Amino acid sequence: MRAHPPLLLCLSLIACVEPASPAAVVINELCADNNDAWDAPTGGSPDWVELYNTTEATISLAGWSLHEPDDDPIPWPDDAEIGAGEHLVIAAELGLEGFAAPFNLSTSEGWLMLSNAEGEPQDWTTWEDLAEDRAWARVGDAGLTWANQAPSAEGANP
Ligand SMILES: [Ca+2]
Ligand SMILES: [Ca+2]
Repeated sequence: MRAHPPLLLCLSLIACVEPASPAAVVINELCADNNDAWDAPTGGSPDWVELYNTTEATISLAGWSLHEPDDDPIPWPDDAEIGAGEHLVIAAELGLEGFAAPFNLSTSEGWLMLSNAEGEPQDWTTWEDLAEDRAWARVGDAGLTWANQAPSAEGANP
């Protein structure tokens, strides 16, 4: 039997890892080396993750978390929420507390997971080789395809 070319093997693995359809709240975009791609309300330019609410209702994110698969989730506070159709940007930086991701995102390779209050994974993505001010993003909001593209923090994905 003919061996599969490496590219096809890779594509089939990606198809297995990525969720088949978007959840109510998805990881929409992330930036692992932020300089000019987003200004944090609290100042500075931390790494960031954009969540997108695909529904027409506000969703409570109390007890949800962004985490790396091997790390224990640190639940978000009771007042954490995302509005209907909102593009919500979460700061990612080691030492942050509250409604944030308390770790730095790696540009060389990463694996990020969004879990709900029951600890059930709602969405996840993996990436590698991201340059400064580039985004790993779904093509179109909640799109099933991901691409290394220009960032659109707090706005619709191109
Ligand atoms: Ca980083
Ligand atoms: Ca966006």
